[in-house]
Amino acid sequence: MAQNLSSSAQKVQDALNAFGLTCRVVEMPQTTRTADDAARAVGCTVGQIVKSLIFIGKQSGRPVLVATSGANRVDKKKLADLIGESPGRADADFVRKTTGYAIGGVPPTGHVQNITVFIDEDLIQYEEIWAAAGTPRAVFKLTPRDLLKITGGKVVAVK
Ligand code: 5CA
Repeated sequence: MAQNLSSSAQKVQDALNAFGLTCRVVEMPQTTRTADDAARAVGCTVGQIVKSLIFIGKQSGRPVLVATSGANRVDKKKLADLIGESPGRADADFVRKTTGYAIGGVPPTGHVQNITVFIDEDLIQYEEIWAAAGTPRAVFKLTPRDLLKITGGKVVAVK
Protein backbone atom coordinates (compact mmCIF):
# COMPACT_ATOMS: atom_id res chain seq x y z
CA MET A 1 0.00 0.00 0.00
CA ALA A 2 1.36 3.42 -0.87
CA GLN A 3 1.68 5.79 2.06
CA ASN A 4 0.41 9.34 2.14
CA LEU A 5 3.73 11.13 2.25
CA SER A 6 4.47 14.56 3.66
CA SER A 7 5.09 17.11 0.91
CA SER A 8 8.91 17.04 1.25
CA ALA A 9 8.99 13.23 1.13
CA GLN A 10 6.61 13.25 -1.84
CA LYS A 11 8.99 15.58 -3.72
CA VAL A 12 11.73 12.98 -3.29
CA GLN A 13 9.39 10.17 -4.38
CA ASP A 14 8.50 12.21 -7.49
CA ALA A 15 12.20 12.70 -8.28
CA LEU A 16 12.85 8.95 -7.94
CA ASN A 17 9.88 8.19 -10.18
CA ALA A 18 11.20 10.65 -12.78
CA PHE A 19 14.44 8.65 -12.88
CA GLY A 20 12.40 5.52 -13.55
CA LEU A 21 13.28 3.89 -10.23
CA THR A 22 10.84 1.71 -8.36
CA CYS A 23 12.21 2.75 -4.94
CA ARG A 24 9.53 3.63 -2.39
CA VAL A 25 9.95 6.39 0.16
CA VAL A 26 8.82 5.27 3.60
CA GLU A 27 8.03 7.48 6.56
CA MET A 28 9.08 5.75 9.75
CA PRO A 29 7.44 6.06 13.16
CA GLN A 30 10.90 6.61 14.66
CA THR A 31 13.36 9.40 13.85
CA THR A 32 15.90 8.84 11.07
CA ARG A 33 17.59 12.21 11.61
CA THR A 34 21.13 10.87 12.00
CA ALA A 35 22.86 7.92 10.34
CA ASP A 36 22.71 5.99 13.63
CA ASP A 37 18.99 6.74 13.99
CA ALA A 38 18.32 5.67 10.42
CA ALA A 39 20.30 2.42 10.78
CA ARG A 40 18.37 1.56 13.93
CA ALA A 41 15.03 2.40 12.34
CA VAL A 42 15.51 0.30 9.20
CA GLY A 43 17.66 -2.45 10.73
CA CYS A 44 20.84 -2.11 8.65
CA THR A 45 24.44 -1.31 9.51
CA VAL A 46 25.42 2.36 9.84
CA GLY A 47 27.81 1.89 6.90
CA GLN A 48 24.79 1.25 4.66
CA ILE A 49 23.29 4.67 5.44
CA VAL A 50 23.92 7.38 2.84
CA LYS A 51 24.71 10.68 4.55
CA SER A 52 24.05 13.52 2.09
CA LEU A 53 26.51 16.10 3.40
CA ILE A 54 26.59 19.60 1.94
CA PHE A 55 29.84 21.53 1.67
CA ILE A 56 30.45 24.97 0.21
CA GLY A 57 33.36 25.91 -2.04
CA LYS A 58 35.04 28.70 -0.10
CA GLN A 59 36.03 30.68 -3.20
CA SER A 60 33.12 29.99 -5.51
CA GLY A 61 30.34 29.71 -2.94
CA ARG A 62 29.12 26.64 -4.82
CA PRO A 63 27.41 23.77 -3.01
CA VAL A 64 28.83 20.24 -3.24
CA LEU A 65 27.09 17.14 -1.94
CA VAL A 66 29.15 14.22 -0.68
CA ALA A 67 27.08 11.05 -0.38
CA THR A 68 29.05 9.51 2.45
CA SER A 69 28.78 6.11 4.11
CA GLY A 70 27.29 6.57 7.58
CA ALA A 71 30.42 4.96 9.00
CA ASN A 72 32.77 7.59 7.53
CA ARG A 73 33.87 11.20 7.93
CA VAL A 74 34.79 13.31 4.92
CA ASP A 75 38.47 14.31 4.74
CA LYS A 76 38.31 17.96 3.65
CA LYS A 77 41.79 17.80 2.11
CA LYS A 78 40.67 15.03 -0.22
CA LEU A 79 37.51 16.95 -1.06
CA ALA A 80 39.59 20.08 -1.75
CA ASP A 81 41.63 18.13 -4.31
CA LEU A 82 38.42 17.01 -5.99
CA ILE A 83 36.78 20.44 -6.22
CA GLY A 84 39.88 22.57 -6.69
CA GLU A 85 39.17 24.82 -3.72
CA SER A 86 38.79 24.56 0.04
CA PRO A 87 35.45 23.21 1.18
CA GLY A 88 33.69 24.68 4.19
CA ARG A 89 30.87 23.05 6.07
CA ALA A 90 27.47 24.42 5.03
CA ASP A 91 25.23 25.90 7.71
CA ALA A 92 21.56 25.02 8.09
CA ASP A 93 20.35 28.01 6.03
CA PHE A 94 22.69 27.23 3.14
CA VAL A 95 21.59 23.59 3.16
CA ARG A 96 17.93 24.57 2.99
CA LYS A 97 18.50 27.22 0.30
CA THR A 98 20.51 24.98 -2.02
CA THR A 99 18.73 21.64 -1.53
CA GLY A 100 15.22 22.67 -0.52
CA TYR A 101 15.37 20.39 2.56
CA ALA A 102 16.31 20.73 6.21
CA ILE A 103 19.33 19.02 7.79
CA GLY A 104 18.46 15.51 8.86
CA GLY A 105 16.31 14.93 5.79
CA VAL A 106 18.56 15.99 2.90
CA PRO A 107 18.20 13.47 0.09
CA PRO A 108 20.90 12.69 -2.48
CA THR A 109 18.67 13.92 -5.36
CA GLY A 110 15.55 16.02 -5.99
CA HIS A 111 17.12 19.30 -4.96
CA VAL A 112 15.87 22.77 -5.89
CA GLN A 113 19.10 23.43 -7.77
CA ASN A 114 21.62 21.31 -9.57
CA ILE A 115 24.34 20.21 -7.14
CA THR A 116 27.60 18.44 -7.97
CA VAL A 117 27.69 15.08 -6.19
CA PHE A 118 30.57 12.87 -5.10
CA ILE A 119 29.93 9.33 -3.87
CA ASP A 120 31.99 7.69 -1.14
CA GLU A 121 33.49 4.53 -2.69
CA ASP A 122 32.73 2.62 0.52
CA LEU A 123 29.01 2.69 -0.35
CA ILE A 124 29.56 0.65 -3.52
CA GLN A 125 30.30 -2.63 -1.68
CA TYR A 126 26.74 -2.99 -0.37
CA GLU A 127 23.86 -4.73 -2.07
CA GLU A 128 21.39 -2.32 -0.47
CA ILE A 129 21.81 1.12 1.04
CA TRP A 130 19.37 3.63 2.57
CA ALA A 131 19.17 7.39 2.04
CA ALA A 132 17.19 10.25 3.54
CA ALA A 133 14.04 11.25 1.67
CA GLY A 134 13.24 14.84 2.55
CA THR A 135 12.34 14.71 6.24
CA PRO A 136 13.97 13.42 9.45
CA ARG A 137 11.65 10.38 9.35
CA ALA A 138 11.67 9.58 5.64
CA VAL A 139 14.08 7.15 3.97
CA PHE A 140 14.29 4.95 0.89
CA LYS A 141 16.20 1.80 0.04
CA LEU A 142 18.30 1.76 -3.11
CA THR A 143 21.29 0.08 -4.70
CA PRO A 144 24.63 1.79 -5.29
CA ARG A 145 23.82 1.64 -9.00
CA ASP A 146 20.59 3.58 -8.32
CA LEU A 147 22.58 6.16 -6.36
CA LEU A 148 24.87 6.73 -9.33
CA LYS A 149 21.87 7.07 -11.61
CA ILE A 150 19.96 9.62 -9.52
CA THR A 151 22.97 11.78 -8.67
CA GLY A 152 25.21 11.54 -11.73
CA GLY A 153 27.86 11.43 -9.02
CA LYS A 154 31.48 10.40 -9.32
CA VAL A 155 32.68 7.59 -7.04
CA VAL A 156 35.68 8.80 -5.07
CA ALA A 157 37.87 8.15 -2.02
CA VAL A 158 36.89 10.88 0.47
CA LYS A 159 37.22 9.47 3.98
N1 5CA B 1 18.50 11.20 7.78
C1 5CA B 1 19.87 10.94 8.12
C2 5CA B 1 20.37 9.63 7.59
S1 5CA B 1 20.08 9.38 5.91
C3 5CA B 1 20.70 12.09 7.67
O1 5CA B 1 20.23 13.01 7.01
N2 5CA B 1 21.99 12.05 8.05
S2 5CA B 1 23.06 13.11 7.55
O2 5CA B 1 24.29 12.70 8.17
O3 5CA B 1 23.06 13.24 6.15
O4 5CA B 1 22.56 14.49 8.08
C4 5CA B 1 22.88 14.93 9.30
C5 5CA B 1 24.17 15.69 9.13
O5 5CA B 1 23.91 17.06 9.11
C6 5CA B 1 25.15 15.48 10.27
O6 5CA B 1 26.03 14.44 9.99
C7 5CA B 1 25.88 16.76 10.34
O7 5CA B 1 27.08 16.66 9.60
C8 5CA B 1 25.01 17.75 9.63
N3 5CA B 1 24.54 18.76 10.56
C9 5CA B 1 23.84 18.59 11.68
N4 5CA B 1 23.61 19.76 12.28
C10 5CA B 1 24.19 20.71 11.52
C11 5CA B 1 24.27 22.15 11.58
N5 5CA B 1 23.72 22.83 12.56
N6 5CA B 1 24.90 22.79 10.60
C12 5CA B 1 25.44 22.11 9.57
N7 5CA B 1 25.39 20.77 9.45
C13 5CA B 1 24.78 20.08 10.42
